[in-house]
This record gives sequence, structure tokens and C-alpha cells, in this order.
Amino acid sequence: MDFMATKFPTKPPEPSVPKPDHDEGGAVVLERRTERVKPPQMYQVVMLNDDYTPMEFVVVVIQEFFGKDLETATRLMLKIHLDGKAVCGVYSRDVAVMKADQVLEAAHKAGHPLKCVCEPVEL
Ligand code: TYC
Repeated sequence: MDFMATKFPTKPPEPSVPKPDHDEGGAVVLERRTERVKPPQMYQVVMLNDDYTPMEFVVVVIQEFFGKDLETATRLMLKIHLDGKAVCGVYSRDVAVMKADQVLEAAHKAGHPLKCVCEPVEL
């Protein structure tokens, strides 16, 4: 019995390395291709408002875990209090998760319901 191939053999994909070419004078010319590497996805740590955590505690947490000075931490705390939330810092995923865990642990130990979440930064 005869079998027929259902597909013609396809050409292998072109290699992605620059191909040597020749200029008018016969010299080999290599085309330079710039490699574009995507920057890593960054994550923002968003602190949420609640009715019970003392303002002073939030200010200390923001200074301690997000490296802000007293004035910046106070402004951020007030923004959270008034708007319901604010971004306290932007980091790689692992660092953002670590910061959020540190905040939650400190709040839990102190008996406050303070919450924060990590979310990908929209481009
Ligand atoms: N709303 C709280 C209060 O009136 C203060 C507060 C601010 C709580 C920011 C949480 O992330 C927070 N005591």
C-alpha cells in the first residue's frame, strides 16, 4: 500500500543571529541588532485604611518598612485615612511580598487590623 505525506516538509525557522552580508566592495558587513529585554513586572504595596489602627502606628510602620521620613510617612498615612488607600512603595515581586508580610506581622503582633496588599503596577 502506498502512503502519501499529508504535509510538505517545512523550512526550518531562520536563525536569529545576524547574517553576514557583503557590501559593494565585497567586505563582510554584520548587521547590529539591539536585544530588547522586557523590564521585570513591578509590584506596589498598597496600604488600606481601617477604623481602628492608630495613626501613629501607621506612621511608624511606613517609616520602618518603606524607608520614608516622618513628614512623608505622615502625608501617606493621611492620604490612606482620607482616600481609603495609598501606594507605600514599588518593588520587585519578592520584595513587595516581603514588605507586605512584615507590615501584616507587625500589625498582628500589636493587635491592629491594619492591612496591605501587593498589586502589579499597570504600565
Ligand atoms: N483610620 C485610622 C484612624 O482613624 C488611621 C489609619 C490610617 C488606619 C491609615 C490605617 O492604613 C491606615 N485611626
